[in-house]
Amino acid sequence: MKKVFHTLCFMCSVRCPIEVVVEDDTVISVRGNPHVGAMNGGVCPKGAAAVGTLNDTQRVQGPMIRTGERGSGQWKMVSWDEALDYTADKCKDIFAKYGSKSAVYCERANLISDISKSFMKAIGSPNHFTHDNVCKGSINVACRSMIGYTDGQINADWGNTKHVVLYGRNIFESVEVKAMNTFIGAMEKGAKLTYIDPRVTITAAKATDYKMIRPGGDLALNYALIHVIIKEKLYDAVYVDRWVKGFRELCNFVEPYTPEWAETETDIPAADIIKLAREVSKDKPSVVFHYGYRGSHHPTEVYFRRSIMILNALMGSIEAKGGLFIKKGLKDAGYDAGLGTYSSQKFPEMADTRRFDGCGQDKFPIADKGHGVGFMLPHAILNEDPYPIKVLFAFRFDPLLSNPDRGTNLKALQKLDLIVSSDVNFGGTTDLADVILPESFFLERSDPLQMGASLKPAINRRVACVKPRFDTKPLWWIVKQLANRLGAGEFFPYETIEDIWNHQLADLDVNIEDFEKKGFVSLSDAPIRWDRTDGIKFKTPSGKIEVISSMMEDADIPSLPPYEKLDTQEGAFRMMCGRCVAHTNVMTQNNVYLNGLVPENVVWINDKRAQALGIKNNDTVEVESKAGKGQLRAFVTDMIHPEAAFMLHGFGHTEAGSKRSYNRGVADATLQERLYDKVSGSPALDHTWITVRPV
Ligand SMILES: Nc1nc2c(c(=O)[nH]1)N[C@H]1C(S)=C(S)[C@@H](COP(=O)(O)OP(=O)(O)OC[C@H]3O[C@@H](n4cnc5c(=O)[nH]c(N)nc54)[C@H](O)[C@@H]3O)O[C@H]1N2
Ligand SMILES: Nc1nc2c(c(=O)[nH]1)N[C@H]1C(S)=C(S)[C@@H](COP(=O)(O)OP(=O)(O)OC[C@H]3O[C@@H](n4cnc5c(=O)[nH]c(N)nc54)[C@H](O)[C@@H]3O)O[C@H]1N2
Ligand code: SF4
Ligand SMILES: [Mo]
Repeated sequence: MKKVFHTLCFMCSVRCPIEVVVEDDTVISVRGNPHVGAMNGGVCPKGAAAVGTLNDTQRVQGPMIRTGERGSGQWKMVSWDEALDYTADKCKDIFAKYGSKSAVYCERANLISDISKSFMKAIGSPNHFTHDNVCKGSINVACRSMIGYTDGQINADWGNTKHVVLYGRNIFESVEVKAMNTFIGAMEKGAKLTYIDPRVTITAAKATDYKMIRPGGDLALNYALIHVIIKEKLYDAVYVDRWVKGFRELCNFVEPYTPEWAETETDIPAADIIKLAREVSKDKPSVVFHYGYRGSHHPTEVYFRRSIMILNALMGSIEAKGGLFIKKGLKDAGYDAGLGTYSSQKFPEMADTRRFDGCGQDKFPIADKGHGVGFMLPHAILNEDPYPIKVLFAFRFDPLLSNPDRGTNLKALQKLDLIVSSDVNFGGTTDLADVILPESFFLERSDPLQMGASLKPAINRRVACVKPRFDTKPLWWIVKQLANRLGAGEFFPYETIEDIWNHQLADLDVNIEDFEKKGFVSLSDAPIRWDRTDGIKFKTPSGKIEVISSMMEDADIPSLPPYEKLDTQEGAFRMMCGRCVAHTNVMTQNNVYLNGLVPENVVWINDKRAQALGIKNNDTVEVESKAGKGQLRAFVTDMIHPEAAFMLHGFGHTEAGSKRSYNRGVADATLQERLYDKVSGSPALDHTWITVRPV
């Protein structure tokens, strides 16, 4: 008999609402949840390839303990009890010597983050971090410093916008299905797209206007745009007067940053910069300068992201229809409670609250404590700064390949006494683990409910569609079993997923049966917008958009430091990384279908420079930086700025268990140096210089 499930995809962390049709425990189809119009019935190629991972015998098939050297691929399959007892016994020994603060838990933020944070609090370690900071830590700091909300708490009103400016936000390849479909609808109604990237991407090809910027030139471009907008009085004066703190300082600051000055930094002609400022301003306030995800990750990134938010402020676009909006949650929809949590329980006092990464403390005073600074993990392990780190729970995050400088990451991981991994595949770090506690794939498991804050908030549910193919468990179960064995079981008062759901819904007039029909419960039929003349609840100390930021100034970090010119390196290329539509970060390269679509990465280089180096298209080349080197094929093209080289993230896997992706391509992390933004701690993944030569 056919069964239809409405659940949340997790082939990437966008978590699109999907419909899964199952017959006799076999998945017949995966498509967009038809109750969510913006999905338009579709999913991206990775969502469609989910069954490839589900049925893959190269997945981790059950709990395992390592028998050979780290990375040798030698394991023994064990029972869950044996794996959990082994982990807990090792932890107890190590904690007796170094304290439980010697444990770090890292994860890709996911639906059990409330439970994983509770776990670390319950065992007495302050060291929990999510992927967020290595993904978009500078954007987070920039947004919090200016509007008091994180980038995760805002979004673009894609459907109503008249002009969007994207800086390397390659939305048609690095997709979020709902946003992309909604924006295509707006473009069909005439919305314009200006796309800025040193590389011609699919998004560039679909844009109204594309600008091939010099890598790292975005901050200079924005200062020049701000200069023109102020000089020509193109801003929304009423909005700026009501909502912007520090406008006068901004006017003085951008005075020297003329379009002519920016031309050499950006390689965009001054006249084009002036034209762009005028064009976008015509459509204000229904415009979006998008704060981005990745792309343009340089050591001054916080200031680049702040400059984007300044442009939105000048356009009056925050809380305007077709601009940016602050996401609305349960309270805004008239509920007087939120989803129940576990992390708000009263946990035992911690012996030492210093974090391994100094996040929210000495090293990165204004980085987001809820996310941590994952970039600091190898530093903390190798230097025992501020104290020895001995245990790593890598539960749905890969610190080997998802931090720059793979060589250093490997050295750090090898120094640990215990690596416990929870994965669905043999990821880079999983392959080095001492114990693997495999999680069931998202189609095989139910997870805690997700609060879907938005213009029209909703609560969303992931529900198991099929039985686990192998001996795997959901992480909320695994974490509880570990807590039980470490004497912290009392903080996890649930047995089943229904217990968790009921706890989350305890204070709300919503029942779990309400999710049956569509997979989500809508909390508002109409978009909730605040009155932009007087009702925007910015969460900064002044209640305004802070160009001069109290958060930064209080930490002795300047709000508007002078611009630092880009450096150059004769004969080298600035290496940029990114994604393609067929793969998610480091996790899908071994998927049978997706591996078939894009089996390896290549290095893009400019045709004229290639010619001078004697490199032809498809030649094998050696790429080298101060951090490492590798060999891969060259893609020679005029579609990339001469100073830039580009490669896809996610390749260069060395886990023998992942046979299709084994040794295909080169990991960008092998080449990237440990460069970072000093304010946010987020890695400067696009800043490394590499050389390229024929072999
Ligand atoms: N298919 C697919 N979709 C995804 C993901 C995935 O793995 N695969 N991952 C999701 C995640 S985690 C994220 S963070 C987002 C990422 O979404 P994006 O940020 O849109 O994605 P990237 O592919 O990393 O693209 C970065 C782009 O920035 C450009 N770039 C590099 N340096 C510069 C510069 O100095 N200036 C400018 N203007 N551009 C520059 C690169 O050429 C590249 O095209 O995508 C999400 N969606
Ligand atoms: N060098 C370099 N580093 C980067 C980036 C880059 O472009 N270059 N991009 C950055 C960005 S934008 C991001 S978002 C991060 C992402 O960093 P990560 O979160 O580390 O990357 P992912 O590929 O999402 O997956 C990590 C691991 O989770 C496993 N996994 C997948 N699904 C599940 C599941 O359901 N349960 C469990 N337990 N495990 C699962 C995967 O198999 C994989 O081993 O990396 C950042 N780091
Ligand atoms: S973007 Fe694709 S892979 Fe990511 S959640 Fe949506 S359908 Fe799944
Ligand atoms: Mo990301």
